[in-house]
Amino acid sequence: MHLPAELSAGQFQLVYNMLSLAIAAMIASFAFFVMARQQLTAKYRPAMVMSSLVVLIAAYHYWRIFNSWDAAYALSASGSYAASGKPFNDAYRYVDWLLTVPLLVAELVAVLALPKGHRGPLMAKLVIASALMIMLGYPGEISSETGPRIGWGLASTVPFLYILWVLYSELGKAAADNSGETKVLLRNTQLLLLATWGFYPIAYLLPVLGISGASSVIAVQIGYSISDIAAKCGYGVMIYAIARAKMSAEGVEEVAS
Ligand SMILES: *C/C=C(C)/C=C/C=C(C)/C=C/C1=C(C)CCCC1(C)C
Repeated sequence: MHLPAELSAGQFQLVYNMLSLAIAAMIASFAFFVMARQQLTAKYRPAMVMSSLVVLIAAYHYWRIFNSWDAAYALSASGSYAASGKPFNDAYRYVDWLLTVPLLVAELVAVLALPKGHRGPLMAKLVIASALMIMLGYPGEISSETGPRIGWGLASTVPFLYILWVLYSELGKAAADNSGETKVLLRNTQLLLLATWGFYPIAYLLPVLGISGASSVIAVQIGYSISDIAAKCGYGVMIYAIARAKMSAEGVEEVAS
């Protein structure tokens, strides 16, 4: 995306601080998921390992995005920030998604504990759809024209809707098969999935919704950062809660460490 030549100090710092918050959230979640894994029985541990990997990968990429943002602008004598000429690298975000989205999908499939014959083919379809969704979105993301942004965005929405539909209905089936706390948590995860994943295409569309120039670059960065914290950290905590609730339902309260 085309970077504005100048930002006010407030605009520059809003993105700077948001990216910094995302790094902190990812690192803290990593520590939490590593420790939380020990509170789970063997069956649920792979889901926690995947949660840890997701936030570790994201912490690394946010650190790179943060440095790239910092290098793309320099404080000028007037107190505003001027583009330094170094490009702001948006590819880190897409590479991050290419790695973390399949892991998030796998995390959910793992905690649902589906029958073996069903799990493999489901995972394969979802991983392919995730890769397609992200690869089709990228050319639109880096375009500053409306046409390509909408065109690639629509193409990316096809696999996106497929993934949402499959995950939503698998969660629904699992909720119907469970009772009590597990059922409630599975229902809430359905909502969390729609609320967090649904936010990405909205953030992507902001530049074509009449928000122009500097504001659109800022809105996209803030939007994606908030979505990532909710979809990676929040989702991981939810998966942990589901695993704990399922353990209680199975009569296991504590895990001997
Ligand atoms: C941790 C990162 C996550 C969960 C990323 C999710 C990303 C999406 C759901 C992106 C979706 C997009 C569309 C549906 C259309 C426009 C292009 C994208 C890639 C922003």
